[in-house]
Amino acid sequence: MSFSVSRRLAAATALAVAGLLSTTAPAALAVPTAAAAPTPPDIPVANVKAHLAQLQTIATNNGGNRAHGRTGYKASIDYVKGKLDAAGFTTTLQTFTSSGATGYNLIADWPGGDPNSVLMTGAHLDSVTAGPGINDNGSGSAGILETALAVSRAGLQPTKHLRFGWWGAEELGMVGSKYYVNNLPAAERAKISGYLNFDMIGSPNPGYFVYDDDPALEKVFKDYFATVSIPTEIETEGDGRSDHAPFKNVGIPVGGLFSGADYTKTAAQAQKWGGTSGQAFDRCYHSSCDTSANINDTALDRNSDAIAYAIWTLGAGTTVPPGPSFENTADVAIPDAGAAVTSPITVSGVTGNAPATLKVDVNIVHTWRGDLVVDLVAPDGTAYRLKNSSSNDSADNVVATYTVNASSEVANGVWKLKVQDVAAQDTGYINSWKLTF
Ligand code: DTR
Ligand code: CA
Ligand code: ZN
Ligand code: ZN
Repeated sequence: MSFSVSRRLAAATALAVAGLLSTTAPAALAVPTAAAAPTPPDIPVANVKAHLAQLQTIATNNGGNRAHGRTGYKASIDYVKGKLDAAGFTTTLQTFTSSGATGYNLIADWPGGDPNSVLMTGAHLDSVTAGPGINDNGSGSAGILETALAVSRAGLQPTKHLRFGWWGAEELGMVGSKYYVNNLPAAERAKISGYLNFDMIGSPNPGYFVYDDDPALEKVFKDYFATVSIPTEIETEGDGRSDHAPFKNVGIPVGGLFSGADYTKTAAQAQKWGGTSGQAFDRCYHSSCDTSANINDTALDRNSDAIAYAIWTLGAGTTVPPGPSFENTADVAIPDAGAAVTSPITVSGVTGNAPATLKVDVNIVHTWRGDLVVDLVAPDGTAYRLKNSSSNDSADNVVATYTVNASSEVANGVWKLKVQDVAAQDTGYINSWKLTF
């Protein structure tokens, strides 16, 4: 067995034990200066609960669950699709096969907006086989459904194109969302400015957690909760465990909200959020008792309103056209466990300093990206760390977009991408990299 295979085995074991999944480098979405954005609506929580009641009835009438491959899932998809078709959305059913059964993703596009700048919102609609999955994840599915219906009621005409997705077979390993992303041409992926994920937003002993994957998207949700004086915490339990992961893995900025699963609420959290300390956020997680009684209405309401706030804010902002870009596509070999190598880009004709949101697109071919340390080096020699090494990120390649605050650097001059392989075994090369001002 070659070392790299045993190395992979060790890493896989480590990941399995730690329950961690590697994630790619962060990519921040620069929230553009918004035009006069229309006021986000209040989402009537009664409407959201009415959708949950329908999903409960569907589960009750279909063997007690809404799981992939079961009749309850297809009935759930048909319910959501019917509401969206009636509200003027362009809907598409995407089918796939998993574990020998047909799976369904429902994609709904709101006509209009810039087709080259898509804001996508998603939630998995499937439950586990053990129960109806009303909090996991009827809550996220119903929250985005009612927000989509509010878009229709408002006749919203956002700057961006709005797309919604209800994913199948998430409980089997994000199968539906992976299928969607993997089958989306690169040119279509590039149009998605951000993906917002909502998986469990009505937990009975709720917390208020915000995904911290993308600073700009995180800020939008934190701004909302500040308006209702609700303190939030960074969501860390679900890194890589829900449908935002496939989008993040191809460099699309992701964000979202979470109200808690089987982790236990601490006394400090109960102090600020109410509820019961020493008890799980959702004692019925993946259980038969995840019914319509397993919902905290206040959390469902606040999170649904936050979804609307984010879509109205991010969707209505003007699209800031990108500045000039400079690229180097020369391959540069990276010595295994060796000295750092650099790839230069000479920037000219750009007045003043670089922006606070300097975009760095990196494409490195490598068979174990955890070996790599990647820096951007400004013309004056200042280094900006883009990626640290990681012993448990055994995936291939670094294909990521980084946003660097380079506002203290003069734009013109020779910029360098500096890459070092710091661990033995596995090799690769810099394939290309690009700076966009
Ligand atoms: N909803 C769970 C996955 C999950 C567990 N913790 C988090 C945190 C944030 C998002 C998702 C999750 C499931 O579908 O199994
Ligand atoms: Ca509300
Ligand atoms: Zn689940
Ligand atoms: Zn879930």
